[in-house]
Amino acid sequence: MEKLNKLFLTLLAASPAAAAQTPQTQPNVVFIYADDLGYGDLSCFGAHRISTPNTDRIADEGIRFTNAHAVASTSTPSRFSLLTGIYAFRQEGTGVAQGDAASIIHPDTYTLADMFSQAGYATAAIGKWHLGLGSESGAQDWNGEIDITPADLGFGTHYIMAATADRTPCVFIENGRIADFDPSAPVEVSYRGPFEDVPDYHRTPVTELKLRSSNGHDNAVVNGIGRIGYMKGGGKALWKDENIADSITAHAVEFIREHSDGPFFLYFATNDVHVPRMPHERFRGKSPMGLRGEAILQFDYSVGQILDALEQAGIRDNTIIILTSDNGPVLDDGYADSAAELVGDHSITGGLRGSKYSAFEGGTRIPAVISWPGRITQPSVSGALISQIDLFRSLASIIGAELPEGAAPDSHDLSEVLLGADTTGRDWIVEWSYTISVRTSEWKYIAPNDYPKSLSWCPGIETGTDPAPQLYRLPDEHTNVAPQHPDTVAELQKLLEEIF
Ligand code: NG6
Ligand code: CA
Repeated sequence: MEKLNKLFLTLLAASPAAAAQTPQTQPNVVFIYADDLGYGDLSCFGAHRISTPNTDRIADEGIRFTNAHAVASTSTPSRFSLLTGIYAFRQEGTGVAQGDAASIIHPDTYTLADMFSQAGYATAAIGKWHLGLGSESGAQDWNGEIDITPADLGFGTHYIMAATADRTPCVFIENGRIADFDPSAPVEVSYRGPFEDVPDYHRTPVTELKLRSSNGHDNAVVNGIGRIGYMKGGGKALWKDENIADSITAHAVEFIREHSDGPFFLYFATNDVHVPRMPHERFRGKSPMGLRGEAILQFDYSVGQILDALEQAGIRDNTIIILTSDNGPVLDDGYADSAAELVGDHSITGGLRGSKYSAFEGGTRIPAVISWPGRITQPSVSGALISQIDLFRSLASIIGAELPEGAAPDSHDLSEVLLGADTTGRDWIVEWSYTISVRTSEWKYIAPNDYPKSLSWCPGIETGTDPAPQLYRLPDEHTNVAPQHPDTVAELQKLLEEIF
């Protein structure tokens, strides 16, 4: 029934306008989604202690956005909102997903990938998924075919990590099945307890560990690294963390080559720079910031491979590249990888308060760049207020796709902003962390909430929550001026009530 509903919506939306577009004129879209990359982490955003020349190439020939925001300060809700155009707080269970979570996006939800495929695009999801798989949590058929995958959400092809590199299962899923499946080592996954016959982190000799945990990450040990969740088996299908970037990048490049006749939509979600940071050996020693810096270099290398593939295929001019991050950055995220010790004077958030997990700007303000050499010919920097929730309707507008009734209800068309014609952007955007916030160009209102102000399992992280209403006159996020501006507080509270 769910499938029928979606088919019906799709038929309804097959507008003459979309059908009239010929594959040759529609731009390809490559969406590069970094993980936990901060506002201060790229040289095109002012970083001096690291150089990211490939990402800078995109910024240099396109638009660099200095006031762009992820929808949430963690991965799953940000990705959910991006792909559905629905605020994650509207649906239960959109918090950080475990590796055996069921599909968080219902197959009858009209997704960004549905929009592209309906418009005649080839579509692919490659890299980190983290939106659940299958119809029932903990009941996936890991050794057979998984019943709900990105294939049911508009993606023609996928090569993904089910959740994060720090969560089991540590295998890639390719078109519904474990990639390089090893029949001699069937996979079992548990988030309830260890497998008797498989040594977990506490039963593994320290000499066999490549990386020690600083918090959690003490269940299964795969490739000498402790993970969240237990697993058994996998054999030759198990990933080697050092090769994750190369392997997803190779799949992305292959997809580009195979679809160079276009149009295509590539959702390329990197594992970098999420923990465990274990980049390929060739990046070792290349950054004074250690593993976290090397993971940024590896991310930039992947970006370069994508750019080269587009150039070699002769399709760079007619390809829109959007590069951004799913949430703010963090130093110690549960592994003793010396990120905090080696960061030096590099500010991962570019000086913003808070970080990943935070309602402050550091949690959600992220780097964002767009290029489309055939259309955006004047490089610029835009201070327009934008949110990733708006990419859905903006991209629909750019490719001339009509959306079915009810699709992407929270997304606004900001195509003029993305293409540089409008530099104002949204009047307000909404953000989600442990509480809800609304941000305008001048103010940030953080709704009161009893959640702890810091995370016990992530030292020094400010959640930004407070039992009292908080109002900041940006860019200052240190002086709560709610008592002095009751009218503004009331106005922003009313706005949030209307949105809820
Ligand atoms: C936390 C993990 C962290 C990371 C995060 C999700 C611990 C101590 N911390 O629970 O390492 O995996 O979840 O990050 O386990 S996200 O970017 O995918 O949202
Ligand atoms: Ca993330």
